[in-house]
Amino acid sequence: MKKTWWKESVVYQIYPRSFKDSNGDGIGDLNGITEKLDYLKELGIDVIWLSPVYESPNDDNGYDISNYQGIMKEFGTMEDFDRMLARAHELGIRIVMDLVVNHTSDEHPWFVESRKSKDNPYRDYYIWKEGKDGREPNNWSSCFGGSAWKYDEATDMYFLHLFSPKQPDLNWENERVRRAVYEMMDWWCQKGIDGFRMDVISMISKDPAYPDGELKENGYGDYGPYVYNGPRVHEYLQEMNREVLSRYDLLTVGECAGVTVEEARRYANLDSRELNMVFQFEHMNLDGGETFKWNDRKIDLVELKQTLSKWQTQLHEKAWNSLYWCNHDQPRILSRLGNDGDAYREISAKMLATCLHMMQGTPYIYQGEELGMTNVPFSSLEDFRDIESINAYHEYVERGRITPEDMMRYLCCKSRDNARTPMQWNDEKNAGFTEGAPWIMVNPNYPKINAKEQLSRETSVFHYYQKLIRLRKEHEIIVYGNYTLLLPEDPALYVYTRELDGEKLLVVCNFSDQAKDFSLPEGFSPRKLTRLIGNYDRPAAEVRMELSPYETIVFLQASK
Ligand code: TEU
Ligand code: CA
Repeated sequence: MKKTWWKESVVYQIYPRSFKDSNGDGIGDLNGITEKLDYLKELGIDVIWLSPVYESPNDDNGYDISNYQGIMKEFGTMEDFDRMLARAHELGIRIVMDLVVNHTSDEHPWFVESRKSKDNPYRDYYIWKEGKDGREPNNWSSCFGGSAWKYDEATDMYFLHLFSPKQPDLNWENERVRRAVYEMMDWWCQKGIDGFRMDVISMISKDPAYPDGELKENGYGDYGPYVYNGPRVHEYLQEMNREVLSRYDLLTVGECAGVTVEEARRYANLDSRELNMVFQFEHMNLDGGETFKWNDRKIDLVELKQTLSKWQTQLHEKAWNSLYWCNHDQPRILSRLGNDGDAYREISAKMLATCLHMMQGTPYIYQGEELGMTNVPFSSLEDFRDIESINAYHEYVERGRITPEDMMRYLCCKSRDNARTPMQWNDEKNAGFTEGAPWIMVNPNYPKINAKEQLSRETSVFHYYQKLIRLRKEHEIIVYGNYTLLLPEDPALYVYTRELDGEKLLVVCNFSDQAKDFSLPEGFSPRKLTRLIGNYDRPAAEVRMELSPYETIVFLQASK
């Protein structure tokens, strides 16, 4: 397989609003990030993915952009950005920008023009349709609740918004839209940025017939089949690749809601005609249900293994995987799949990290994951800031579909705000995030869980992540080796091997809070094994081992 830097990198995601506030207004900012670059250097990551920092009215925290070439005032200035980029580059850290071009803000000048009249030059930048019998053009629901169409009086027509009504969808059928997007991307590349994470890029091409979708329990239709991986999406990405991506040395990752393995082999093919890799959602959706993600179900380990293994083996030598447990849209993995109680918090955080980081693909760490940050004990709706959470509460509770008590519990399990509380830097006021009043509450566990404490202790989760990152640099097998799942039906153990040029890696993870027996699989012998990393003191391998709760170990077996 061809070796490239983005296959060998570890990416760290920063959600700027919650990372570090440098001026006391309670909102994280670019100068705050610059202050903390040394911290990231120490962790050892290669690339930062920066969630959006562009001008935005913040209906969806920056995922609603009103100027792609300007910096959001709360976050600083373009000079601050340039300084951050230069300092990152000095440290050998690359910066990947969030590219949100499925939609803009309704306050973007293109939309302001577009809604003025039917013959405005920007009219076709967006998706406008006539109503049907005095109703919306079709039954699609928006991702954040309600109809995906909004009526606009000025021209007596509806525009499409798959997310909030303040996020109108761009019309990618319009060549002028595509040109404008490519020019904007090129401008950032000229500035020296190192890649793009492309927001819901699998949704940019819609079925031109706009048919009604299958009715869901909320009374709206499912747009999925007519939007995900739509008819022209690969054509658009190949064009984008020719016009922009192929001219620079970039990391590109498409956030691909609704992507299947077959589609991913096209988006992220090793022939590099489109993107380097995609974010798939299958493993994150395993605890979903009839009321979307709003429940308190646990992910079943057997299903998780099946899903992740499918991606590992079916992309092998065809396309490239991304690896993630966390991002700004997901609750904290430690609370979701691990154990956030005192006894096993750090142990299970290390186990989850090992399970992910020993797989094939480019790993992504979300801010605070490396500290073992947990979900947040929100106690009332007023604690939430996220548009998705707040809308969902109203939608499900007011329809009488979910009781207020249950819905609060589900929000605590699943709300995106679990990931968005401030980064916990130290045990001082507001976890050292801000001198002022933070825009969202700080997790009250910060006196215990914070970067300062983690850095001071050799056995911490932070130092464990540091070691995982170092191992990836020292052993090609971790990057390029093939993957085989063992014990697929075991409900507690996740065991897999990697193999490259006769060398073998054995990765053992106990996902349960019980001790478990484990025998070395065929082809491995204790004498030949070196222990690369683990979360308990276990000096040597044995043919039979009793694994402790949440134990993980990685063994390397040399080729001869
Ligand atoms: O997320 C796309 C997406 O699919 C999410 O809406 C996801 O379904 C949801 O968060 C799960 O609960 C991207 C961004 O990552 C997200 O923050 C934005 O809100 C969204 O696009 C719109 O830009
Ligand atoms: Ca600030």
